[in-house]
Amino acid sequence: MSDASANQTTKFQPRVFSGIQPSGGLTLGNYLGAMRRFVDWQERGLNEGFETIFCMVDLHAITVWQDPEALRRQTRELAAGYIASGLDPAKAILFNQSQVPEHTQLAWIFNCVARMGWMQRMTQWKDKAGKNQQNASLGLFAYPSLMAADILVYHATHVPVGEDQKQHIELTRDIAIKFNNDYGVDFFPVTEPVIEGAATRVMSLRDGSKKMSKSDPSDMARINLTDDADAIANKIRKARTDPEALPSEAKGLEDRPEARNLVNIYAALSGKDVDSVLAEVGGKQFSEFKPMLADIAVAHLSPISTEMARLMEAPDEIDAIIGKGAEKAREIAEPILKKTYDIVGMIRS
Ligand code: AQP
Repeated sequence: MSDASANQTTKFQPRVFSGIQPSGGLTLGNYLGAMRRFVDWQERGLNEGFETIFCMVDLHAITVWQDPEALRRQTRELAAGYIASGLDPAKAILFNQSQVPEHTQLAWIFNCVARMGWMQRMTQWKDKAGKNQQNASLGLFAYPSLMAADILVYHATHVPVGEDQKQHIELTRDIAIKFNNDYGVDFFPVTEPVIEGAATRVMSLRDGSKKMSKSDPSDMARINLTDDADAIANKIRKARTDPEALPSEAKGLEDRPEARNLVNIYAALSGKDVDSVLAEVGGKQFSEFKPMLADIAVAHLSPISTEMARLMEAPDEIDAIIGKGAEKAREIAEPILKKTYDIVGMIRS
């Protein structure tokens, strides 16, 4: 844990939580911005003696319409993606949000702590509700409150996420602080967002100003973890770029969002920093660089998609793993929720 977080973790045991919505197929953005880093945290937790908890947040997914059969398949696929990327149910807690009811129970309390104005300011709410806010679900509006409950029902101190989730983590901190102030307690930790690495914001392959997203209407905008080698190579070949050659220094990527995105992806997949990548590929045309990127992406993602496909053939195996994970998660969440009820003044007999 960093020095910056040392103060706040003196009272609260370090504990890491994060989640992904099963709202579609997993993308390279989810993998680089979240899943791969979860695996690093899992290993670190094991070495340093703290728990790591990773979740399929299916209750978040239904804030926009999901076909029930597709949701079930996507939830299993997400579990398969976690495991194929290196999460190990023997080392980390892996479970499905709706199987741990303490999340929604705490979310209700947080709905009564959080303010309407806080929710209205959320960029994700504005983006997803669009111009037709009156017609968006109440769940979409209250999404950050449930997310705060996901985190705080475990007293999680650190949340690894991509950059797009920073605002929601800040709101989680506001909710924890207001709850503690309202009730005169020091009960919920003020959680740290952990946004780090070369690919905290992987952009669309079709538009360098938009995040790569599983719900983008264009499949060509993203690399899915289930894409085969040909699909990956084709999407990279067709990725939007500019006509210039690659620069030799990071400064040369300014105002070139598409070029920067492809270089960032290459850096993240090769485990190098952007400067070393540019020292290697500076001066090359995209016609030469794109096949290099495709090769490294295929080499990296193929074993993951193969293992995901194998696991998807055994849905019972997946369900058993996440069922056990939910039991372990409840062992932590239940006493924290009970104590919250006591603080709020609810009778438990
Ligand atoms: N493009 C991205 N670059 C880096 N990190 C990303 N994440 C998502 N997209 C990128 C990170 O993945 C984690 C899980 O995100 P999520 O799927 O729960 O929600 P999201 O951020 O809304 O992702 P999508 O793909 O855009 O989903 P939809 O389309 O359903 O809204 C988070 O840590 C996120 O930062």
